[in-house]
Amino acid sequence: MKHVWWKEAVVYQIYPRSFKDSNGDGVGDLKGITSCLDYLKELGINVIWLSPVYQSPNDDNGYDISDYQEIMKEFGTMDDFEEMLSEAHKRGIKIMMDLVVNHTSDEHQWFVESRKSVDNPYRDYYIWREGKGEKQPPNNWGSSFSGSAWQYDVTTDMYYLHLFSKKQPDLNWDNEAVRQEVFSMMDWWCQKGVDGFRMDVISMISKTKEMPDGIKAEGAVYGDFAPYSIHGPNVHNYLKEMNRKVLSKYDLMTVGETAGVTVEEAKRYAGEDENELNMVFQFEHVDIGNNGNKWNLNKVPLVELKKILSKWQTELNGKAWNSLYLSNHDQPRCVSRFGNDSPEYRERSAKMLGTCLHMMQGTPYIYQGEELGMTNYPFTDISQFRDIESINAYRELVEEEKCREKNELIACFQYKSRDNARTPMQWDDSDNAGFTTGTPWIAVNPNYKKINAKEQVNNVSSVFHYYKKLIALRKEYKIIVYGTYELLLENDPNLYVYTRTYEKERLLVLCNFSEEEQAIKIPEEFMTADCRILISNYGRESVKVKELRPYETLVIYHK
Ligand code: TEU
Ligand code: CA
Repeated sequence: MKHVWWKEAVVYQIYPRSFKDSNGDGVGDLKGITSCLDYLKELGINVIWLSPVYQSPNDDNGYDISDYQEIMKEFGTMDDFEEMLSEAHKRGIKIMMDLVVNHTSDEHQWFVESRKSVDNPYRDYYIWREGKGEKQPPNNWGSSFSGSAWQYDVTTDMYYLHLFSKKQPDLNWDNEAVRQEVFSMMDWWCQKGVDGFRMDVISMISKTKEMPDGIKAEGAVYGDFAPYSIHGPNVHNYLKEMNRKVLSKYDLMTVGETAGVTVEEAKRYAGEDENELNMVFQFEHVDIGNNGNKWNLNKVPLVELKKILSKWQTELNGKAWNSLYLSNHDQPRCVSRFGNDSPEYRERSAKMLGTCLHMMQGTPYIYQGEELGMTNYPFTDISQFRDIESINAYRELVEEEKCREKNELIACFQYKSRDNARTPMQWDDSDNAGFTTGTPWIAVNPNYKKINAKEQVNNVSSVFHYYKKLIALRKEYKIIVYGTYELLLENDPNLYVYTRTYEKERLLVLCNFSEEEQAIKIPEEFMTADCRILISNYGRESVKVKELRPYETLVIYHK
């Protein structure tokens, strides 16, 4: 296995809108990020993944880009960007940009032109089709954000494809001009000195030529676009071309967001010798319990979680590289989803989850606030939401189709909505958690007086300090980065236990996912005199462990 810097890095994701507001308009911005770089340096991370900062009308908070080479006005200027980049570099922190090129905003100049006439030079930059019969879309596909995936456009009496919101028309990657525009834009950012790209829904850029109706899940109004749009016929050709023309010319870190990816597909996107991407985000562990419908209250069964994560650990070993994550801006807070966010167990379970993830093989990603054990928000009413996904789903399911009851759906949003991750970063116990001096664009979680960065930076037993230690351990022990993984006790419904092996070194990782004490028999080799505890959330000093207390975790090491 090749040893490279991006395998040894720890990434921190910033959602700029919610990170730090520098001018009191209630919206986070670039100067705000720059002012917090010392905090990230202290945490010890190496790379920032910056969610989109490009010009955008913000239909989907920046994932709808109207100019790839301008900074969103609310976030600042290109000078602010350059200052942030150089201040980050001074601290040894790299910056990975979010590259959103499956679609643009409908306000992007290309689309403004494209919709003007069928013979406009930009017409073929997007995916246009004739309707079917009387004002019927070309097929039954549903968009990821509710409604049809086709939008009728009166000027030319045709429909355009949008797998996300109708303000996010899909680009036509089969058009060579589109690919060249994207590649030269990427090159322009590389020339500026950025260190990599996280590629938004990159698994969807190639669509099949034929676009038949998709299968409708039970009770669904629309058909599934996935078989015709995910891992489409040319996706690997286009990524190889991107690699040849841009990526290979620089020393970058790349990660593809590949909805629907299987282990087999991941080996193609991120295989050691494939010359496409460094790694991908898979979704199987965060989609547990969904069965095609995200809005449910299903808990995560540990046996299934272990099975999925273990499959990725063992099957990619030596062939492709894993990314490790439990949260991001599209997921609820991981302590609320996989742990226990009650006052009694929040800290312990946050540390336990961090250990479970950070001791695996792969590159770990921390989402802002995860290092504080930030929790879901106590949403009770639709007026509190800002996310287009939740707002559209409510309109469709409660108001139009009337197939879901209001309070029942809000309860599901409270558990799973993306807005749980998007409430402002909790910096201190002053008004608005120190995020802004103005009115925040989305409400601050009322628990900020207890859960905030200032308190935790000053408290050595905090979740923050625990994460700092997890990151430092990864820097110190090659086994944590490169060791091979083996699951123990696969059918235990409460304990997640695994080993890592690297040359003569061995690690045992013990995690109790339950609020009950669990008896455990530690393998002999991890109880001998030369064994050491690397980290523990109960302050254990002896490896003579007979039971794991509620949400207890520890890591034992020997050579
Ligand atoms: O997400 C796309 C994606 O694959 C879905 O998991 C998405 O999270 C959807 O919200 C289902 O809940 C990416 C971005 O991460 C997301 O923020 C954007 O809204 C989306 O692409 C469109 O750009
Ligand atoms: Ca601001």
